[in-house]
Amino acid sequence: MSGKVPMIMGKGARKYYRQYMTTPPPRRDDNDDELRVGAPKRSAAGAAGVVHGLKSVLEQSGVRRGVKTLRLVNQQRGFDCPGCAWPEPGKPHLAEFCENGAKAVAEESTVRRAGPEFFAQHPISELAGYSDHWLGQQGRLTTPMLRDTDDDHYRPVSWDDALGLIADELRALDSPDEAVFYTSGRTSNEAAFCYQLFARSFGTNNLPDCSNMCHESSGAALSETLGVGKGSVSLEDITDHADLVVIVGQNPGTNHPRMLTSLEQAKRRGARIVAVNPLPEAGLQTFRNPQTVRGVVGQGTLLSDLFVQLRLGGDLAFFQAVNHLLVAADEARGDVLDHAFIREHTTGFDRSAAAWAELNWDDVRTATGLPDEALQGFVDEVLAADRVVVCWAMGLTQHKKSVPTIREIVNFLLLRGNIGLPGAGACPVRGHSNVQGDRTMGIWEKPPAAFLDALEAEFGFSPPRRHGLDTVDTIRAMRDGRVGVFMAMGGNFATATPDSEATARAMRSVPLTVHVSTKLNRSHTLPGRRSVILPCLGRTEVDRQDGREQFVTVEDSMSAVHASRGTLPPASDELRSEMAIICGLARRVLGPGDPTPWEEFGADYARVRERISRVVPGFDDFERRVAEPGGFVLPHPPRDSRTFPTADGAARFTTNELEVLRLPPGRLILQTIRSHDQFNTTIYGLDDRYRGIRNGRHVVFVNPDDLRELGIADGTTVDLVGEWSDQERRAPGYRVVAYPTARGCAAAYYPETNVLVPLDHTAEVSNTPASKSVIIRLEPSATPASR
Ligand SMILES: Nc1nc2c(c(=O)[nH]1)N[C@H]1C(S)=C(S)[C@@H](COP(=O)(O)OP(=O)(O)OC[C@H]3O[C@@H](n4cnc5c(=O)[nH]c(N)nc54)[C@H](O)[C@@H]3O)O[C@H]1N2
Ligand SMILES: Nc1nc2c(c(=O)[nH]1)N[C@H]1C(S)=C(S)[C@@H](COP(=O)(O)OP(=O)(O)OC[C@H]3O[C@@H](n4cnc5c(=O)[nH]c(N)nc54)[C@H](O)[C@@H]3O)O[C@H]1N2
Ligand SMILES: [Mo]
Repeated sequence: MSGKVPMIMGKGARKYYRQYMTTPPPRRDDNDDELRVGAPKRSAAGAAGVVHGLKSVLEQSGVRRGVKTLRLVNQQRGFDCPGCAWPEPGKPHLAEFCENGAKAVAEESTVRRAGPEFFAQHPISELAGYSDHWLGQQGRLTTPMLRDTDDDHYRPVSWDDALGLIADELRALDSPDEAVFYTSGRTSNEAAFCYQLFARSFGTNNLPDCSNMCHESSGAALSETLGVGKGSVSLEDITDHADLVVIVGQNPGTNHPRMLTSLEQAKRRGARIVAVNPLPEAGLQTFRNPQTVRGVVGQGTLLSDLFVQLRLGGDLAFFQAVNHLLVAADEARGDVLDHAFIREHTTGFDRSAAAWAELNWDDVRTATGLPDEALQGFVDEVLAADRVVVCWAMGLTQHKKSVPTIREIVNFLLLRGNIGLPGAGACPVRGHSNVQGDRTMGIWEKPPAAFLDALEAEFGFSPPRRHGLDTVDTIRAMRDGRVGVFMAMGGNFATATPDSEATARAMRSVPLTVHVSTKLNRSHTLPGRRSVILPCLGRTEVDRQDGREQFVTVEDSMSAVHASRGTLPPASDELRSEMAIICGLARRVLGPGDPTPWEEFGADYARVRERISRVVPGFDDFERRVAEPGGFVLPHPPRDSRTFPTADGAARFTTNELEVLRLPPGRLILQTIRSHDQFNTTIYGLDDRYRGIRNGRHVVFVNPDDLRELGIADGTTVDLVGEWSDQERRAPGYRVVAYPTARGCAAAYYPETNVLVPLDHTAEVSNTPASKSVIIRLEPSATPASR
């Protein structure tokens, strides 16, 4: 073997890892170790990072299998990392994975199995009592399982019977709109295309997806203002061209660790980096690159030149103030704004400038919590830079005012012509590895008419035109008895969604729930009256149909499409690919008369790609272009030619009303975030190393000055009580951790705290749950601290 993996796994390390080989899953769902709180870290992703990741792969999959698996992550003949959607560089490093990618791979390539014996041993009522961590640790699902009405067990069922039962139930519905087809963002382009085609051939646009909870706000704001709901930058814009990279509401050290490598490259050629965040995240401070000797033994690279610590939800006010100051500076110096760009490519500048002139500075100070010098410091960075990229993630998209906030960031970019130039643009950093591709393939409850027209022309049926249910509206429909069949292509719907208790009740009332899954999760323990689990291949596994190996394709956060080939033997002989499941089910439901050649699609994925190339713009000559090393990049008119396919054909300045969240006394705004040891609802372990937390997840981070004012000591156990117009919601047994977050703000982990997020608390326009701004109070706890 060559490359960095064996170097990191020297002789001593190998011996150390052997002891973690093929350990059995935990039997009990507890541990006797105390929760420990230490100092937060100031650097991310050093050697320790990869070592931690390797430990988790090797522990679950055995050394040999683990090394083989990791070598193929993000390589041209390998599989796309099922971790995040950060793009791969043109020439991937030999170890193009990160600690958290390694954990994601380990989760999938584990040698542990949750087969029929497991389900025979554990009744559903018992499984419901286990933590998300324990459920995920049981290993891969192996066999289709059915929970029949009133049974407390899942029991094995044949594929034939399982698909037959689902088809019967779907065909018996009064209306196709009583079925809902959810997707999580790991589904390949091919499977996503077939899934939406199936749902629409069946007659519904009820295609909610994880995007509804994720970057929906970005898509909404960007399509309205730039005409394309995707990011406008490439990897090279960041690594090679940008003068300034602004990272707002994102924690790349944990959630997109490979982004740190790109930021380091930018930094080394002189770019500046500014972080805007209520939390001083380790990955935004210093980066220790595990792929270089300097990163392994040296001090690492200091990443951020400026850290703007603003209050939760303060970004709208922040960017309005910045835009005001830029216009004012231009009035003084004349060379700040790109007047030619504004004239030729945009509309609405005068109205926006007038609105910024009226800005209420007291509101800005309250909303941001920032002194005026901090604003000026940021503006100085901007004035010193020609080319600016703004990156963001969930810290911007999960607030009531998310869409106006992102529109205001577009205003910021437009002012200086920072769109459609090398080194400049908007960069919403996506989460799931193919969440962007799924949307491109038509997984969307509000499909554009042009997409439906193209489907109609290609497949010769009339797709439904009525918009379908998104995630939040699906929960409402379940609650109100309007959903007869809920099917999920991956994901963990019941746990990822807000208002956990109400959602669990809603889910259990559905006549049939169907989960296509790789691993056990909480949604399986909240079955509908009947419930089916269909175990599928993961991305790391060989997918053979009709005797031939298949590959699938994915699209990353920067619109690059490339192939992904699994290499490991499937976890069980009974697994089917997502494609095989969808195509098999579609034929049964739609009958022999349906004109789509479902059998051919399921047997040879190239046949689907051929159709995609005729339906989805940008996919011409798909099969040939995706075979080229690195694949191809989809067109993006604003990025490619400064053409803006908006309603009026120009990029649009917007005016956005500022609404300041005024907290009643004694209250905090809570954001729900990811620890370093989880992928969404999959909990890898109980540590959050960079924030100094060991062995527990029930912690709430609060500024020490707020704790003093509230009269609550660090280390006390409290209940988090959410306040909302309909009722109070309670998350009991949290340990208070004094932490340097912005004043008035608190943070705790998702998904445990989803119980506090009211279903009706969503972002304007995008309807994304506002899970980063929940008003809470802390009450002394009657229960002991949970772990
Ligand atoms: N290892 C790992 N990788 C992942 C995931 C995972 O769970 N684990 N999840 C994947 C998915 S689906 C996604 S969407 C991404 C999520 O990636 P992130 O968005 O980085 O995830 P969060 O943990 O939600 O972190 C939100 C960040 O925004 C900050 N923030 C919160 N509110 C505000 C605000 O009002 N203003 C500003 N300026 N900052 C704010 C928080 O302090 C935090 O740093 O990661 C993807 N990658
Ligand atoms: N409070 C709060 N809530 C949030 C968020 C937050 O920040 N705060 N973040 C939101 C965001 S950004 C997102 S994206 C959603 C995530 O919502 P989801 O995407 O629904 O949740 P995941 O936890 O990613 O789904 C994990 C499950 O997917 C299945 N799985 C894994 N790989 C595969 C595969 O290859 N195929 C199939 N069929 N199944 C597979 C496994 O069974 C695993 O248990 O949660 C949202 N919810
Ligand atoms: Mo996400």
